[in-house]
Amino acid sequence: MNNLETFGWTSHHTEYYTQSPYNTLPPGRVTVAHKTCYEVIASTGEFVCELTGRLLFSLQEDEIPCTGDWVIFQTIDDNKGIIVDLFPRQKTLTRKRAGKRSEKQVIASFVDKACIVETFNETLNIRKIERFVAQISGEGISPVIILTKADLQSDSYGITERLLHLSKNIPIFITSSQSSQGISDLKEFIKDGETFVFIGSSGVGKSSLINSLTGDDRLSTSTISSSTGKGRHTSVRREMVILETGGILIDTPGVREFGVTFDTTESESSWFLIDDLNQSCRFSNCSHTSEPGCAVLKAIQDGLLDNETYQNYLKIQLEAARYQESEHQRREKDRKLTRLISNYKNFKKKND
Ligand SMILES: Nc1nc2c(ncn2[C@@H]2O[C@H](COP(=O)(O)OP(=O)(O)OP(=O)(O)O)[C@@H](O)[C@H]2O)c(=O)[nH]1
Ligand SMILES: [Mg+2]
Ligand SMILES: [Zn+2]
Repeated sequence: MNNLETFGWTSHHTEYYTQSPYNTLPPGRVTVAHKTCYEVIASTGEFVCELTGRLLFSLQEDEIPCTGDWVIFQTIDDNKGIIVDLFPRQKTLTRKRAGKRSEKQVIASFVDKACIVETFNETLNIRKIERFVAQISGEGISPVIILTKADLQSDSYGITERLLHLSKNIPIFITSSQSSQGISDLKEFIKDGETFVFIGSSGVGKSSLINSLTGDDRLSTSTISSSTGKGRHTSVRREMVILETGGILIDTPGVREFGVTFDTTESESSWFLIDDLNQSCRFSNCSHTSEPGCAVLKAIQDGLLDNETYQNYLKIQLEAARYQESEHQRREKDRKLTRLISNYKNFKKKND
């Protein structure tokens, strides 16, 4: 029997489970989501599960199970089951689908920490890291920065200095899967029962890093050694592995774009502008654009805050606001359509 806490079960899960009508059936966590079936890990072993017809037809695209989701399932035999209930998601990492105005893609759920993985070299894109930080923290998840392939880098090109505004609040690890630099520090940082997701461009070494942490080669990695390795897309699915020393790691395929979807009214993403500044604005709901007594604007004037970081912040906020607006419109349209369909059904019933 496996201990569910090892997979990230908390008191929150107990609370939902005990009041679920299905609380006599086993709970489990989705480790891999395929097109129509789901690999689920439970206290009695691993199961390949499908959704009940009811769930299959009632769930929206972004509600169908993803890696990290908790489910309740009915076993069919020793390794097959049917998912009958889904735990309400918490701390879900999403991104805007590339090109689509208002659709989001769910990357993983019940995530404690999201690791932004980038190659440690002079082309490091700070603006891109800030964008990841905004989205991750906007979703209530803690960001972590991991800079890989340190073995290829003899000069640091002032990279850590360029990350100073982030490193005040965010843990940064410089690692190498080749020389094992930073791996044991990272392993120590990963606590038992905590869920980590690894995101970043293709070829930065996410799967290699997870293999270094687990100490085996279970995830396939690109075979051609390259310092950039852009656009290779070796990993094709989101996959969960459990560290023997404790901790749940989710590998993801590389992404080129990471569109933001967070809710600007509730977001905490502005803290990447320097947390203590943010708190000393006169108004607690300061937009940091024109308000009197804005500590952020003052910091830019005084040269304490990098103008490029600030401009990027504004750009990301605007993008998130646009996403929220188009999502609102889409929901409104959906609601209207549902109403029309129901009107039509009633009309038909009366006239049949
Ligand atoms: N020199 C060096 N090469 C590395 C290191 N980590 C990964 N690589 C190489 O970089 C390439 C890409 O590594 P992957 O682990 O497949 O990268 P990934 O981020 O998982 O890529 P996708 O799955 O496509 O998103 C492979 O050829 C690795 O051998 C490292 O620390 N040092
Ligand atoms: Mg990979
Ligand atoms: Zn302000």
